[in-house]
Amino acid sequence: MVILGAGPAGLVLGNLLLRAGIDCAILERSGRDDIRHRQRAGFLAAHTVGVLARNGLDEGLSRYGQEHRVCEFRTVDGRFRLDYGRLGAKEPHTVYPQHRLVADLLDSFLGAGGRIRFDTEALAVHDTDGPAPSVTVRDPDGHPGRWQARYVAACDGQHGAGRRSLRPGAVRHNRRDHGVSWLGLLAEAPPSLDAVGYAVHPHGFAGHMARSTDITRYYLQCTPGTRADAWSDTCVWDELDTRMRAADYGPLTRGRIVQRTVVGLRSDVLEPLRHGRLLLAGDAAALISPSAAKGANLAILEAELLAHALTAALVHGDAAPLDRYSDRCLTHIWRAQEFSHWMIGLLHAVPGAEGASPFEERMRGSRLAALRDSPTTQDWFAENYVGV
Ligand code: RFL
Repeated sequence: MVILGAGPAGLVLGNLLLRAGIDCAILERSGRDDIRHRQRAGFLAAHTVGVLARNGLDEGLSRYGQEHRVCEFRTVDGRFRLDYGRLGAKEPHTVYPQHRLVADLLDSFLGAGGRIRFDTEALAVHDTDGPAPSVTVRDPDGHPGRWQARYVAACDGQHGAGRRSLRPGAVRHNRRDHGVSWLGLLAEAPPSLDAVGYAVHPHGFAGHMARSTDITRYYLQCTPGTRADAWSDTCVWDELDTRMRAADYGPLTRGRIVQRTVVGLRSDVLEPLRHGRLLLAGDAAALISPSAAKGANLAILEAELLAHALTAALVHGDAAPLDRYSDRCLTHIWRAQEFSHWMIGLLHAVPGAEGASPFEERMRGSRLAALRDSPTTQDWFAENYVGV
């Protein structure tokens, strides 16, 4: 079994396959240090925590993860809080930075005897319709190589070799550019509020999410095409203060901004996710906008489903779960896409040629009011917000 990519999807899959006694190797384009320090997601759903706990992969998470159960909306009409850990399915998030989870998963994989080739880029996957698919690679010295396996799992993200190797016509891309960009910031600063903060402001959306006791992620909606370094640190903090209404609700604790990324909010769901002996999981299968923090959670859910299906096929000779893999994942993926899309509409005035229309602004105000006032809407929100 060959797995492309050592992100959350590839490493969870690799760990679960090793536990089932299935030999596998991971091919990873980046270096060991790079993947251990790539800061991205942080909010893990209860289901994700369950997958990791059931498989003994939660040592760091259970020791250092912080439970999070409240979000706060700040709007022109004031602010309100939702204790989503007590609503809907009554589940909290666990905040644990993705790069620490990746480091834990890597240590566990290597500790269990897993093989991983760093600095090895998969170039293409071949012969996926036959019994022995293969992967051509560029090794750390730049030399070509080839790996053969019974199955190949493409967990190599949205620009990986898995997606590139699909025959045009054999796959449908369901794409949507949501027309919104975020400037994603990581600040060496403690969280400024004890909740996830979503600010809806005439200047655009701003978000606040704790990552640890001394690191906070902030987001600022920006014009698509904005360069990550377009605003100075002072401008960033001033704009965060304005949109988060620091004058009314308390100051933000400032700190050095250590990472800036411009993220275009886009979706791209592939159908189907199985192509003979090539199986897609994680961002390779479906790209989702970060508006509802679903990407890493879906990646881990799909990795678990794929590990079960491959175990059934390779250990028990039962191919049926593998046949169902794509449909099962897509059910979860579309539900997450729908909720993320709803969140985008809640948090942003999506600009048309002449800006957001007054009609759309009224609709958004009404949606926020329902979330503030209606227990049924709050339960629905909580179930979808934490669920995958
Ligand atoms: P990854 O993590 O991108 O890992 C793919 C791995 O494959 C390697 N690779 C290759 N290896 C070999 N050959 C090739 N040709 C290769 N091409 C690529 C890469 O080096 C990499 O190591 O995909 P995976 O495993 O599917 O995991 C997906 C998640 O990383 C992603 O969905 C999340 O980070 C999205 N996301 C969030 N998700 C959440 O659930 N909660 C959050 O709070 C959250 N916040 C975020 C996010 C994504 C962000 N980005 C990417 C802009 C915040 C941000 C800023």
